Amino acid sequence: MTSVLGTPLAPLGGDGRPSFLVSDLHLGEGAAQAVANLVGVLQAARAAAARVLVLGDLFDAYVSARQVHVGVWRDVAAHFAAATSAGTEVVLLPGNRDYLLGSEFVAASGVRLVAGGLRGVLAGADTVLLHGDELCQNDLPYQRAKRWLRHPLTRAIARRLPLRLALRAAERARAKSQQVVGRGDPQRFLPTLAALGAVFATGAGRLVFGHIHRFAHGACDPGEYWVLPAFDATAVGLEARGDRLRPVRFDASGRCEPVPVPDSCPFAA
Ligand SMILES: [Mn+2]
Repeated sequence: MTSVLGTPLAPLGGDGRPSFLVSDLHLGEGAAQAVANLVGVLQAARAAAARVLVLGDLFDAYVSARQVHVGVWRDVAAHFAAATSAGTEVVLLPGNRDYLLGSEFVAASGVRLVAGGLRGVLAGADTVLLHGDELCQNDLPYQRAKRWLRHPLTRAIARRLPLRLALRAAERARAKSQQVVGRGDPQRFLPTLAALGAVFATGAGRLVFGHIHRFAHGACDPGEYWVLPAFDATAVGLEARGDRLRPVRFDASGRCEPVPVPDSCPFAA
């Protein structure tokens, strides 16, 4: 296993199989439409014999292992379980909001939970798939906090928190991070060119990530990148089939329609 920017890369596997990629669904109580659209993705995948790759932040907040037994977290696990038991492969990368997902969610859903990113051939190109927070290297307070938040001891304590306490802690953390993002230097929250360079230095020719909630596609010598938008706001993802990678919009009835290829996005120095 290789790693890039501190994120381990597991083999993507499944060469040549069609895939649907979505990211940043931010599912929570009150996200009924996004949950319905996710069910549409699972239906579309089943019809196309495709696998589903979720590039992180499936949930708005997942802290305690108890969450999988209640509410939207239980419902989403059940939707995944219906899909995976019918033969659809679902692969889940952790995001910054749901990196505490663990074995209880895997057991309830049948998904493959990957501790980091993925690398392999996707639509004919050697591709790295990341959530994308590791690319935002200028956000030093976040990168420092990430190191202790993801420490095994911190994780173990958080995952044992009573449900109500866990959700309140997640809510406070998010309110604070929104304040910081609202005030901060916008350059601080952009992926850096150096981070993209580190990904392409692995020899991969394509990078796909989410996290920044900005739908984009462009070239970054010597590779190309795709940024997935927030699924809860757009229902848009990518379809990989044969050698073709194209953006599509899903609906709750299992249909997906191509959408125009988006413009490039800025990167920080
Ligand atoms: Mn994120």
